Amino acid sequence: MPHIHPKMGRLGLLRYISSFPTRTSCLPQPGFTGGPLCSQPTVRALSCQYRRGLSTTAPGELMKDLSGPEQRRLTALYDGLIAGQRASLAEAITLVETQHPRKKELAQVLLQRVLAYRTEQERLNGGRPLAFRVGLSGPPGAGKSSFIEVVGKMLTGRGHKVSVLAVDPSSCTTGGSLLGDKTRMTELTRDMNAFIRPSPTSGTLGGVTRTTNEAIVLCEGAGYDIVLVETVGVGQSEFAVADMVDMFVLLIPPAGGDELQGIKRGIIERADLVVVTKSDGDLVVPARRMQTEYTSALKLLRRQSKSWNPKVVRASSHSGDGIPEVWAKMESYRDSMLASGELQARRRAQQKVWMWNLIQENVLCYFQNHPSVREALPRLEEKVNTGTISPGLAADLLLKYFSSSS
Ligand SMILES: Nc1nc2c(ncn2[C@@H]2O[C@H](COP(=O)(O)OP(=O)(O)O)[C@@H](O)[C@H]2O)c(=O)[nH]1
Ligand SMILES: [Mg+2]
Repeated sequence: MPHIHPKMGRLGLLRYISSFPTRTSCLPQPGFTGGPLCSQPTVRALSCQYRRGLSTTAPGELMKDLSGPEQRRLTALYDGLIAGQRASLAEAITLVETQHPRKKELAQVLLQRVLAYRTEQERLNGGRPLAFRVGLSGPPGAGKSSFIEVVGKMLTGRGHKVSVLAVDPSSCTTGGSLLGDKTRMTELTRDMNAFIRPSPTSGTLGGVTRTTNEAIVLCEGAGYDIVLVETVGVGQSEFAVADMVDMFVLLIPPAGGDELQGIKRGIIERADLVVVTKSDGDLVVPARRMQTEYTSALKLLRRQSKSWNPKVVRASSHSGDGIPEVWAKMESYRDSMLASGELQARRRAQQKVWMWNLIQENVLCYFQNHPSVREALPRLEEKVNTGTISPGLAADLLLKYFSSSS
């Protein structure tokens, strides 16, 4: 175990933070992070540099490297969080969402302490995860938020602590919100056993999903035993969410045509459960039809798990019909997956995907910020644009400049 010198500066702290072996969860498909990665070049470039030179250390050691006020702030935040105080949880999530370089480092110190605490709690729990993480996706207007409100209320009524996190791809670019955030969760918002957190309104999707992963850990540390992650079926965000949860649920409204155009085949394959929403009044008949159609469609898809067959159910958040049954299905999924060990295996696999996505993001960022690459990039991009050279040749040249001077 390397020794940390108390006088070690900011760079040293970053090195140690970057040296932690554990990360929370994961991100989606390879290539997902290939979007506009370096929207905050300074911060990103910094973390790119400092993520090199890895070694290992114990989380507690890190506190020594903080200034007195920083130590006091983090200790207060950690204690409040572990005690389940919502204000501390909210502040901790704000900290992991920050772009401020020093605060980012503090966030990582806090996160490591919470991770260590959670790992210990899991050990005491016989190795079983402390919380059940459920992702909910579906087209805008499918009824996700209404569903979460009703299910959330039911669960807090049964003694659970429920947190709701959102991943909203529209918020990254426009600051707007496809999910409508809290608007449909008025009762749950007021519930003392629920914690609702809208999506951060800035950053890349990669950044947002990363902070969501970290927010999940913080929620679990604060004693929330059910974590619901809402996202909308736009772009890659639903794949990102599918890769950070124990169970992925797709919600579809009982309507055909345009509304369902956006549902990708790939995401149906990822669904552990499909819920046909709004199964009430005149919509019961089309909802039944959808249920039949999706049941047949799912049979044609490759099975993801040996202990669970994806199912299609109907529910109405307005009448409450089918809601307890949907939750019973979710619990039965969790029980089967835990009993077979698949849930634990899925989490382990997610950790790895998450690590590789971070590597991919940081390596690409490092590459893009490399002086030789930055110098040659506009010229080569222009040549590719005008067809003067092939994309393959341009890529080869850039990689050559990068490797010869790094
Ligand atoms: N009839 C009916 N309408 C619903 C139900 N759930 C949601 N809605 C309506 O569908 C619209 C979109 O709901 P919302 O929960 O915001 O969808 P989201 O965009 O998927 O989060 C709203 O006008 C809701 O009132 C339901 O169970 N039955
Ligand atoms: Mg919504």
